[in-house]
Amino acid sequence: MKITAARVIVCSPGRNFVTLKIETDQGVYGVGDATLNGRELAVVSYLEDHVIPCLIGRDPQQIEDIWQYLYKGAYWRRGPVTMSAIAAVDTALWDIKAKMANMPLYQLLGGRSRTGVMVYGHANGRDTAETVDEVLRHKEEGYLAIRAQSGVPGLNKVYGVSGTNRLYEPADGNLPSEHDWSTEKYLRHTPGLFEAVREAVGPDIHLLHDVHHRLTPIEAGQLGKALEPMRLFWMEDPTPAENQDAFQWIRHHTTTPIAVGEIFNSIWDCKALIEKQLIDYIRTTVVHAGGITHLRRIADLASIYQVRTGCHGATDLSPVCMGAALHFDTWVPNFGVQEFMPHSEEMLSVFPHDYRFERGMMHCGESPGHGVDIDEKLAAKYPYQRAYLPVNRLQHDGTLWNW
Ligand code: GCO
Ligand code: MG
Repeated sequence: MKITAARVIVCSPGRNFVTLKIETDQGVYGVGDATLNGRELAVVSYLEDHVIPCLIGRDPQQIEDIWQYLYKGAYWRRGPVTMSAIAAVDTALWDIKAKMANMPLYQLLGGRSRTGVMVYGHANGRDTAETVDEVLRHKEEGYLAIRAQSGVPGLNKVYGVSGTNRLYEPADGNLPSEHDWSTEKYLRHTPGLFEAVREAVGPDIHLLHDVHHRLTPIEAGQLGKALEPMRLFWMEDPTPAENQDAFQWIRHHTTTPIAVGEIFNSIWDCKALIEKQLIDYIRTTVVHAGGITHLRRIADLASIYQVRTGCHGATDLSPVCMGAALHFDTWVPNFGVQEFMPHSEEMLSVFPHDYRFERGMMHCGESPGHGVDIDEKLAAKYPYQRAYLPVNRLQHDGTLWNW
């Protein structure tokens, strides 16, 4: 069997997506997500200029060998651009293999470990009252796990909260927009927010919160401790994670569970966090962490330290990534939760898919492969539009902070 062609499709049905389609001499093709929010075209070039020429003529069944070839063969290892490109190839190849086997991908990975995939939805409000309403609305829709984010009094814009409409899309500017930040205001506001949310939603719903890398380790320890009575499922990205050892300071001060890893792209980014049991959930996902092949390796390492998976699932991960992630989640023994930020109807129309949401759970389909395709004709109607994620500056003096 041979790879005969590979094509990168860039489209923007409301936001940018980069998709790789690999074709074979047997008429079977596979699809992979290569979207790297705000840096999309770097991955397009990596694929078109450097990866695709090496793929033509190879046997698509040799997924592991092709993964090693692209990883080791580049000499320059890791990094989000490289790993997203490798992920797209890997996802497309797993899609092809599962189609050839006439099996849904999860069967090829080892079969079903659970009846469905618990997902968490996003409850975002401009203030506490609006956030509480949104949490209750999600509970009503059947969600078992809900992430709560709220505006902070005195700050103009906060991560996770949209200005007017309810759909939140972070990549909002033709150039990066600027948000302001005050750790003091945020730390004053957040424990009260979760008191109100827990009080309103009752004891049974899992509550989550994303700090989005904004605190120092000791501040994160303070917040985690203050949130303990509200029993969060997790506190996400409390501090930037380049220095993995920094997390021991958070661990020393709080038992609030910690989730990290949406911006990680390899096992090396989380090795110390996992081995030292400094986190409880690992958030790496298919598209940014080298595809199914590498994600599986991370999950296996995590499993022996009782760290569970909690794959990133924001809208900048395309439906192709979501489809593949749901098959992975259906199989992976140490599953925790899957993030679910619904794509718009327009986005979904470009990516025919067989996964579905039902009362707080997602279900991958039973069709062969990962179950997601791209409608290339429709995609062509939505050309690329440059978009950036925002930056964050300290409110009192404009120092550039972590967004
Ligand atoms: C999340 C994430 C996202 C990211 C976005 C960046 O937990 O869902 O933090 O909202 O900010 O994916 O591209
Ligand atoms: Mg996050």
